[in-house]
Amino acid sequence: MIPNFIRSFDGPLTRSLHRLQGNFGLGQVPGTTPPRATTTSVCGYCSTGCGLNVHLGGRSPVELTPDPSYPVNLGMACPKGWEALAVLDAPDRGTTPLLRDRLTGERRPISWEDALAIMVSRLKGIRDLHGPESAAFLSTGQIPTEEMFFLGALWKLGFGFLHADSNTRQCMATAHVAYKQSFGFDAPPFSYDDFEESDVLVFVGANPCIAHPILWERVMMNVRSPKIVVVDPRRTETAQASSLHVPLAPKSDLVLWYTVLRKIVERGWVDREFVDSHTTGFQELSVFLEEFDDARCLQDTGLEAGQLESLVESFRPGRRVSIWWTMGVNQSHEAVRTAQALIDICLVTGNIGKPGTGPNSITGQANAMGSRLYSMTTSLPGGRDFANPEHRAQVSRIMGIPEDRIPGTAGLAYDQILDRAAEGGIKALWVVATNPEHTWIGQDAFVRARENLEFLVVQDMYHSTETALQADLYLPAAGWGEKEGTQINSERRIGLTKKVRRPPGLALPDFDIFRLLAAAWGCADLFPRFANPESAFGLMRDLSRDRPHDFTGIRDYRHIDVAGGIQWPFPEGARPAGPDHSVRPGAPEELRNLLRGDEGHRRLFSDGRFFTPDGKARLLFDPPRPPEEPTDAEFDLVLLTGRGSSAEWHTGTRTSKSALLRTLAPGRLLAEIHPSDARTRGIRPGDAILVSSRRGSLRAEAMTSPNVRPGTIFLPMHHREVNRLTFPSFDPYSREPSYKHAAVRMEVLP
Ligand SMILES: Nc1nc2c(c(=O)[nH]1)N[C@H]1C(S)=C(S)[C@@H](COP(=O)(O)OP(=O)(O)OC[C@H]3O[C@@H](n4cnc5c(=O)[nH]c(N)nc54)[C@H](O)[C@@H]3O)O[C@H]1N2
Ligand SMILES: Nc1nc2c(c(=O)[nH]1)N[C@H]1C(S)=C(S)[C@@H](COP(=O)(O)OP(=O)(O)OC[C@H]3O[C@@H](n4cnc5c(=O)[nH]c(N)nc54)[C@H](O)[C@@H]3O)O[C@H]1N2
Ligand code: SF4
Ligand SMILES: [Mo]
Repeated sequence: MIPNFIRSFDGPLTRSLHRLQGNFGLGQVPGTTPPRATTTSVCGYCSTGCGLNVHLGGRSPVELTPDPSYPVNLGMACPKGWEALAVLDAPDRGTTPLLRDRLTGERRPISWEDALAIMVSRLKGIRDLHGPESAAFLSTGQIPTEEMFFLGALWKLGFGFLHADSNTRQCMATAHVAYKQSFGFDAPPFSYDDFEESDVLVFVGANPCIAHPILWERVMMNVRSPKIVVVDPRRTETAQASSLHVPLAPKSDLVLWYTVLRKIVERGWVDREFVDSHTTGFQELSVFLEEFDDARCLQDTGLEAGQLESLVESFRPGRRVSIWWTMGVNQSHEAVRTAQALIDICLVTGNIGKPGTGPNSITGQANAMGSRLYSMTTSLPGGRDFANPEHRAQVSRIMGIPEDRIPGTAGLAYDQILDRAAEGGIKALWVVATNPEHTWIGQDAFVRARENLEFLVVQDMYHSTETALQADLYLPAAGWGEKEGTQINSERRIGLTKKVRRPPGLALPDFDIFRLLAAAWGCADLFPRFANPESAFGLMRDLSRDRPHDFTGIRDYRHIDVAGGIQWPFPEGARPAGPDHSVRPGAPEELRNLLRGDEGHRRLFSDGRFFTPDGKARLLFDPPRPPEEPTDAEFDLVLLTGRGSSAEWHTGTRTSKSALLRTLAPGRLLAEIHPSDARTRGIRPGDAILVSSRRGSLRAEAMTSPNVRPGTIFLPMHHREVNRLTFPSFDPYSREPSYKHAAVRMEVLP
């Protein structure tokens, strides 16, 4: 018997599944590519967003090569990109929904009909009994924007639940809030060309050699003999390749940058004209900076006077300076203000809106930018505010959703959702394309939450992830290459990913899972424009009209494909003048005309106008605070965590499935420690050591290296045990976890 909701969706479910899974391969986005043996796509790992050529043999892809005509990577790719197809055939791919038997605890395969019916009846039951605040979803920056948008809309407007957040909280929340407060909109201003156009590049808490290897290649293409500065407690691969490494003490950034700023002001290196016309708060900032003298800075940062001086020299007027930051800044207890100190420096020295400049946050996951704009977790689609009645009315009108269905608040943040679940207030959690059992800070909060949940649903490509293994209901998802949609990379470039193969078994694209759920819930008529990803893209485009990210000039998927991705803003009718180099070879004439004159790359704020009501940027600052878990006699080392190798992606659910990538990764947990710290504890290289914090301990292999600061220890985040040790503290504005500071101790194991 096929339930009615399936009939109302699209006839018998089997036929629907067949249709959903069956159309793939050559030019599957109608008209995007002619039926030939190669099609284009964009990589689904990191936010660089490299263009890839997928070579098809018969009906399935046989090989990938980097796309030489894509303006991002210019024919280059890192090992993860090259191996993107290899990880799709793993034996632990989910091929059918799985339900946990309450008595035996075993997971058993069930049909999609049953899975959808169970999910809907459990969630409806919980909502009817406990209200709209009794369930939440946790999602991701790793699925296409259309899917994130559908998930948010379905959850908040269709199902009527309030709380939702995503793993971009762990990653980009700081940059999002910092830009929004300073510029009036979450708007990273740069274009990758700025890597090549800078005279000075300052990387702060960023290790692009490992985390964004192709962006580093773009730096290497800079012909201006740039000065490259790396501000990182560790002498990373990137620091080793720099002209100046500033090895500051962990979490001393704010004192350092305020001191640098004071010296810039004192030396008269301020761009007065820009500051007066385009910023507010300079007077207050100047007074605030007076207390940041050199002595305090050298004391707190552990730097030498010469190092501070060389750093300050970088900002001498007459050169194009760009500042690039990543997780060493975003993941801190005072992260937003640290990011804004970097923004302040660029504003004060006029290093913004011009080639080779900018306070530039590099994103992490392939589509963290899509999540920031359309996931409906912290804001309404298009960066609108839940609390703003005008914004709610706009969304209601454009989406055709009754206004009373749109909540007036964003709901709880990630850590608050987990705390509420641990207290029993949140009964159900739906985890989509993220693995918090491994990656949540301190882990304990997720574990406690999970223990108290009545219903945990996990929707993932693999049934074996740490979080999927805990699920009451597991939904098998198609992955990158098995579905279509758009992603937005770090330079605001919208790129197209395509379906080049069938998902395994009964796995479905997340988009189609949401469609089935909408039908099963009985709210599908609220979402007529979510018939397929491209139609949802059209709705996103309509929601962008007259917003800072306006991309109403994009016609359809084919337009994006032919252009080699399109950076926002790209409003209807507007065509910045410039050479015609953004059109791929072989593009049809009508699309050539659409793109002609577009530079193909653009940066924001060249007119000095920001998105605040008065058009001026805000100079924002706060006094520095010590980290919340200082070292002491018992826990005497600072634990830093981050990316270990360019072949490992987070929890390894994908990358560990490639034999090639496995050979490029260490394969065991290495703890990087300074030789002096090893000596005083009788540890030799290769020894097994125990690293403990107040929350737990782990075994690792000691790797001594002068590249870590004495008194610190570095552990790669790719091993689950690492987040047992981290200390859950959060930035007060962004609520992003401070993954890069915890007090630990270590000892040699017998
Ligand atoms: N191979 C690979 N690439 C990836 C990823 C991956 O898992 N694997 N993940 C992607 C994602 S989602 C992200 S967010 C990015 C992250 O990219 P990055 O932020 O570049 O990587 P991390 O290693 O997390 O952290 C960067 C540096 O911050 C430094 N740091 C720690 N504490 C401080 C501090 O107090 N001050 C300063 N100034 N620096 C500090 C660390 O020593 C580290 O070298 O990488 C993306 N790319
Ligand atoms: N200690 C420490 N912890 C950290 C960090 C750190 O620096 N230090 N960094 C933090 C940061 S920046 C980040 S971004 C997070 C990342 O943390 P997570 O998001 O938890 O890590 P991933 O391994 O990327 O998990 C993504 C999951 O999505 C699944 N997936 C991939 N594609 C799809 C798809 O299309 N559909 C579905 N349904 N599933 C899919 C994958 O199989 C995988 O299980 O980790 C954070 N945790
Ligand atoms: S640099 Fe990032 S986007 Fe490019 S191939 Fe590697 S993982 Fe993919
Ligand atoms: Mo991230």
